[in-house]
Order: sequence, then C-alpha cells, then structure tokens
Amino acid sequence: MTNLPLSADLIGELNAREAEALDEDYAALGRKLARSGIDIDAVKGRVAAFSVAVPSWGAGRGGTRFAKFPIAGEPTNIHEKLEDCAVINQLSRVTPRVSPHFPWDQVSDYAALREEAASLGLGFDAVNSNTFQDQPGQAQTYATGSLSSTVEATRQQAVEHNIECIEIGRQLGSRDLTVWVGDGTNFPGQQDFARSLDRYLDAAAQVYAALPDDWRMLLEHKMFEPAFYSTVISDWGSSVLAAQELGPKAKCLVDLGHHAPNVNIEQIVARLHRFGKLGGFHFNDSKYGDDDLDSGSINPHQLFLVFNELVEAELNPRGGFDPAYMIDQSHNVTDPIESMLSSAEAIAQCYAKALLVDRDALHAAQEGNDTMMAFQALRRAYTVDVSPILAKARMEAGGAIDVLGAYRASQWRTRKAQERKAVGPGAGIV
Ligand code: RM4
Ligand code: MN
Ligand code: MN
Repeated sequence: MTNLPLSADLIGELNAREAEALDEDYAALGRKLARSGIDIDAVKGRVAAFSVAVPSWGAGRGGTRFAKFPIAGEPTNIHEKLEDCAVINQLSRVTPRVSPHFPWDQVSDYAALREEAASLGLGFDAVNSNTFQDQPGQAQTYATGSLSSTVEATRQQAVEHNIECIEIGRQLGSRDLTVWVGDGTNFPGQQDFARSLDRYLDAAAQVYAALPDDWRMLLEHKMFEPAFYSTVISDWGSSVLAAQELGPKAKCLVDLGHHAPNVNIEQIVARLHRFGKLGGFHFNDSKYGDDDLDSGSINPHQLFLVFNELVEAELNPRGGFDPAYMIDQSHNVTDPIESMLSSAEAIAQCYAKALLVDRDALHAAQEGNDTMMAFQALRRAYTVDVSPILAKARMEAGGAIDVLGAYRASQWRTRKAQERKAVGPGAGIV
C-alpha cells in the first residue's frame, strides 16, 4: 500500500484556493495555443507522461571542498532520503524514481528497500557506482585511479564494485549502470594518455560483460575534477569512442556541467543521438564548471535548446530513443527539497516549450535557409509561459499547484528537524 508522506487533504485545500485562477490561466493559454493549431490538452498529456529521476545524493545538503553547512532535519541515510524524494514526487508528480549511489546508499536488504520505496510511491532509476573515493577498510586505494589504474588489483576492485552495483540494481528494479570515474592526471606526463584509456577500456569491458541483456552501461564524461590536467573520459568524443568499443549496451551520459564553458551541448545531444549513443542526462546548471547549480537557474535557454534536440530525436528515433533523465545537483545553500522541486519544474517547463515548437515551420525554414524564421520558430515556443500546463497536469495527478508554497505549508523540514539526528559540519558531497 502506498503511504505518501504529506497530507493529501492539505494539498487539496491549498489547491482549492488556486484552482479558479489556474483554470482562467489555462483557458487563456489554451485559446492562444489554439490559434497556432496546438491542442493544449494534448501538450498537457505529454507533460503528464514526462518524468525525471532525482539523485539520492541530492537530498542532503551538498558542500564544497571548503565546507558544508548542514540544515536541521536533512536526511542522513537512504531511508530518510527516500522519504524526502517522496515529498518531491508527491508535490511535483514528475519525479517518480530515485537514482541511488553506492556505497553511499548501501543497506543489508535491497528487496526491502525496493518495497520501502514502492510504499512511498517511488521506484529506482540508474544505479551509480563510486570508485572516486576510498571507503573504510578498502583493500586498494583509488588515489591514482580506478578502472584505469596501473595497479591490476585496483582495477579488479573497481570492476567488482561495478558488478556489485549491477547486482544491487537488479534487486532494486534498475536497468542502467552509470559509470563516472574520477580517473585522470594533475600533471603533464603523469600518465600516458593512450595506455590509461587502454586500461580503462579493458576494465570497463569486464563490467560490460556482466550487464544483464536488458541493461545499459551509461558512460559519463567529465572534463576536469578531481583531476585537473586530464581525465580519462574527458569529453563526449572519448565517451562515444569508448561506448562504441564496448558494444551496443554502452551509451553516453551527458551531464550538463561537465563541459568547457560555452560548449554547444545541444549539438552534442544531436550527435550522440545520430549514432544511437545517447543514453542519459544529468540535469543541473553551471556558470563556471561542474557547479551542480539548480537546473534552469543560470541558463534556461540552453536547457530549452537541449530539450528541443531531445524532442527532435524523439520524433526521429533512428535506432531508438530512451534516454534516462536524472537530476544531478548539489544544494549547498538551499533546502534540497525546494531546489529539486524548482529544478524539476524548470526541466518539465523546457520539455513543454520544446513540444510547442512548430516543427513543420522550423523544418521548412531550415530547408529554405530562412534563418530568421527558423530562429523564430524556436523563439515563439521559448517565450510561452507554460506554467499553467504544468500546474494543471500536476494537480490532476494529485500534486500541488504551487509546489513550493505547499511544501512550506506542510512544515516538513521543521517536523523532520525534531525527529532526525543532526548532521555534523564537514566538506564534500555527502
Ligand atoms: C560527479 C558526476 C557524477 C556524480 C558525482 C557525485 O561530478 O557528476 O555523476 O555521481 O559527481
Ligand atoms: Mn553527473
Ligand atoms: Mn558532476
């Protein structure tokens, strides 16, 4: 039986106060869209079917390498994190899955954890392995690399950890393994570029061999950090070459913060899709690098352009289109629940706007080299305020019209501050 964390009555009461205004806004937007031949209810239906996973590690306060400032009532284990993720989904109705990270989310009984999540209305998304930190009692250190380490026993340990993650994921009902390695160098000459990649590919192939038939291995590239001179899977080029070498179940995962500033990420999306290698997304925003800021907070237009390519890809599936959408953020100064509510909204908004693009007009302008009208086809969709569509879809699914208002009214964090044990100060992500 599902036992959602917040009172449905409270959400209902708050919605009742907003429903009339929402109906007016929705009707007005419906009339406007109808003039362009768009059926607002059809768009609402697509938005209602859209979802994005939330990261278990994003439920707690993140930190920088300098400091972490915990908030009272933040979750400290996977059970509490699931509860908070259930709050996000109950209000937003767009985040029904959680992406777990191991060993951070380790428990002794994964079947029970799956049931616990289901009872909160949640399922599990891609499992993430962690070979970028050492764990207490670990035999080999990852200080100088994991899957690409020069030390065979270290590579083996990293392979075994990834295989264990697949096993855990099977029990949780996942079907993707996301592999991001921190492997790389801080000094020119520290490692041989080619031999490091050879070792990575050899180890990754052992992980790949352990994938169940219906699983995918998502390779996540990242230009820098923790290695600041070079990383082994530094960019989408290295990622797609590795995925091609590993086989059809290996795909590329694009994290929006993992590129050099100003890189045309929407074009990367189109390229990866062209070769059947677009496996997934980590949504966040950034100003300088892998800032892990809230989705849409810095560059919402880029997020829209990414979704424009994703909708285009969905319409032209070529070899298939099934990317795993996940949020990957670090909430250093906000309540993580609020950040994820706001991010999920920003992501769904960009998806909805991309659905509004007049594809025929866009394609005709492209074919006719009418640059301005091609651009205007995108601009017209981008400037539409789609929030009534999202709010209506949410409300009809039992969510809140005003997600942040309802969250604050629920006093969830204050209540949890009385129940949960306090987190000590520290540094790092979790
Ligand atoms: C990395 C990368 C991975 C995430 C870790 C915590 O920068 O984005 O996806 O698992 O951070
Ligand atoms: Mn990521
Ligand atoms: Mn990252």
